[in-house]
Amino acid sequence: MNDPVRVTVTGAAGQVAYSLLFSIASGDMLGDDQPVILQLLDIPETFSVLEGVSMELEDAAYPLLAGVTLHDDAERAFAGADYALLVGAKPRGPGMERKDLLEDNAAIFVANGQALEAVASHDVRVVVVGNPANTNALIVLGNAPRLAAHQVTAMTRLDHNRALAQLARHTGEAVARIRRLTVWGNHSATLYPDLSHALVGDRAAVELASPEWRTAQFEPAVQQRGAAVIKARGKSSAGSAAQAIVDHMRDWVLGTPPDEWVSMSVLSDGSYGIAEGIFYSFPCRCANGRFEIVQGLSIDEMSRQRMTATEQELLDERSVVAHLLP
Ligand code: NAX
Repeated sequence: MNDPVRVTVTGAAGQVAYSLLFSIASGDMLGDDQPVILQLLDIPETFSVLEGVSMELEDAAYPLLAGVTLHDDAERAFAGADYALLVGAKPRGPGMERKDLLEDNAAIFVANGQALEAVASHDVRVVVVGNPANTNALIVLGNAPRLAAHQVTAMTRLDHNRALAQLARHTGEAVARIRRLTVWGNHSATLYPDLSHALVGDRAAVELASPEWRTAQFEPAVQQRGAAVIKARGKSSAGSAAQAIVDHMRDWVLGTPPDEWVSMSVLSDGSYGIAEGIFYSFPCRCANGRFEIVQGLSIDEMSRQRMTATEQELLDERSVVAHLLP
């Protein structure tokens, strides 16, 4: 058994966290030989909820759960954190523009970045989930100069998993037989789920999925899936989002399967001609706790147009929060 690691989760009284925390404590995220201490952060108004969640974690008697601490102060919550899962954010209110959400939530991620800078473990790994996740990740990194770019990511794994599920359903194949699918760009309705290099078993996905299906059904279904879940359930995705966080972190820390890649939003280094200095979802392989962007994939004209549109949205978002960046 390893020594316990510290996992900070923000927004810990919220609905995504309510699924996420139990998965982490059971070992799904970091493996069944890795004890965890959960350091939970939320705002003071939710403290009683946080206490209830903590009671339930205790009652589940997880062998790997080495402790739970509750916080409404970021510097205490991030103290010594080895992993930081930034879920806490304000939801989009009625009549609120995306730009308003961006500005409102930006302040939260400035504070998260500063606290990570001040007190987290030197090799902390961060995933930003709270929306707008990609641009919030940029704010975190900009406010934590001690952190290297390879320590901060944003989550597009839910979009990746949704794309896998849509293709599995369309082809009648098991999800486990699908590989090398990519979600490019922003976690938003402009994201581009790309089947150009995907394999279903040994066959190219493009042989099984017509261009018409891809553009008229597959792409909008993945892009609008979050809205469809809200319409059906009356609440945004929570269980599937928690699973995606676990998948994202597990693959990052423990490695992606051989001959496979996953979609992660990471700081662009100019790969595939995407502007540097934005968090963009790329195909990534992970090994030894590090990710790298898969290189050398061919990009056709249709893909390029979509990749550029989602890139432009991220550049626009960056300009809205430019005053919060170094
Ligand atoms: P909830 O509203 O249920 O929970 C959010 C929690 O964050 C609340 O408990 C709130 O009190 C807390 N919070 C607010 N300000 C905080 C602060 N300064 N410090 C710490 N906690 C704070 O939302 P939930 O459904 O759990 O979603 C959380 C976030 O994830 C939202 O921003 C949502 O948009 C985003 N999502 C992102 C996804 C992705 O794929 N990147 C998918 C899931 C999710 O929709």
